[in-house]
Amino acid sequence: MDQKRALVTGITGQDGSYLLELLLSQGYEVHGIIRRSSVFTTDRIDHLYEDPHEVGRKVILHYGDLTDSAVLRRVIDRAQPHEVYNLGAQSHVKVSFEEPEYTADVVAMGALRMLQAVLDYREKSGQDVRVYQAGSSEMFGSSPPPQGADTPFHPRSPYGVSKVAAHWYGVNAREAYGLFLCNGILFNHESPRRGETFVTRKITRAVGRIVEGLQTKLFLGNLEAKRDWGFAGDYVKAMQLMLQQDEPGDYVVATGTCHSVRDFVEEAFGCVDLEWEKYVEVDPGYFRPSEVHVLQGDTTLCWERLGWKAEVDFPNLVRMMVDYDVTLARQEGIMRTAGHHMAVRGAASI
Ligand code: NAP
Ligand code: F7E
Repeated sequence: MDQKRALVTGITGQDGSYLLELLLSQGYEVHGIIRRSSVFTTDRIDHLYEDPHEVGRKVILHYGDLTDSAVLRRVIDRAQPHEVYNLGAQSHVKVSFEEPEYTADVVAMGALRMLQAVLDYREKSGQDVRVYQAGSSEMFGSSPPPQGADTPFHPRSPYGVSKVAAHWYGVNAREAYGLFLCNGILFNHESPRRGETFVTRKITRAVGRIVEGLQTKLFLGNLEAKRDWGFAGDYVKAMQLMLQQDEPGDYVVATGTCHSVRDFVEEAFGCVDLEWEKYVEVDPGYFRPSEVHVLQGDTTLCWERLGWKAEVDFPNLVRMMVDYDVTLARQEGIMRTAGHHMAVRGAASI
């Protein structure tokens, strides 16, 4: 095969941007699906943008949406991918309680639409296509830790339920039609590119702004929840490795360690020598109707079969995010002094 082609949904998201960098570094031609929006949503991949007039470009973006099967089929026909990475999702757990139907449409039905489009394309073209489906530790929900490939699913949110449906649609396509499909069951992974309403980034963004005198309080929800937090840049390597194996399979991707939200807060404020208790307040508005209390992944299979393990540990992840957000807040301070304002995103209660 001379030119490997990949199609990535969710390419403008945190993982999509790291995956795009990885695939380009390995010589792929990468097609991405982006959604039309009234503001630009390509910040995370702007550094990789290629002018559409450029001959032989390696990054090709198509408008589309996981709720629109006709477009998915058209984009697959145009991209002729060897590998499809389905990362697109309404990925916020708390939002999924507020928009359960939409979440199901994108996360569960979206995955099914993509699978149907891939199967039809495979039949029509005779070309083999390998599919990565972005699964989540949220599927384990209340199953006790450590959670591994054999742990039963017990999701605790509309998002988790929708990811379970997507997981089984994938397994069924593998069993029924012999599709090379891998479910990556990824535990929380973060980075300076993490959306600002997820707890880690909300914390490190606040730390930066507090240091720069732009914010005085940080309101959080449940400080006792425990998560297995890794670095997104590490995790996309596992996704790509899954599709290079001889056989398809499902893998848990995690660090194997876990920390509470309180630990994250302590570590992040500690990076800038601040006492977090002076700034953090609990606002029950951020509690979820049903919480996932402890997630800690069992990564045995990932190590044995893929030779993959997380490289960035918890203190280094927190440090990386705090350093980035202190710099960002400094820039925000400079802009403010000059009379411009940077947006701090996020609606109440999210
Ligand atoms: P993210 O930053 O929220 O990115 C989500 C991506 O999906 C964005 O590109 C978004 O586009 C796109 N998207 C949303 N709705 C869509 C729709 N209707 N049609 C097409 N695209 C749509 O998420 P992430 O952290 O990169 O996560 C990537 C995937 O892994 C998601 O499926 C997520 O559920 C899953 N996951 C994430 C984690 C984690 O800890 N990060 C863990 C396990 C699983 P816009 O930019 O236009 O909004
Ligand atoms: O919450 C608690 C909250 O929103 C983590 C998504 O990428 O990972 C992510 O889902 C914990 C929860 O991530 C606030 O209650 C406290 O226990 O950062 P989060 P998540 O819900 O774990 C999984 C694996 C995915 O698949 C998802 O796509 O932190 N928490 N206070 C808070 N959470 C938020 N967002 N905001 C707070 O103020």
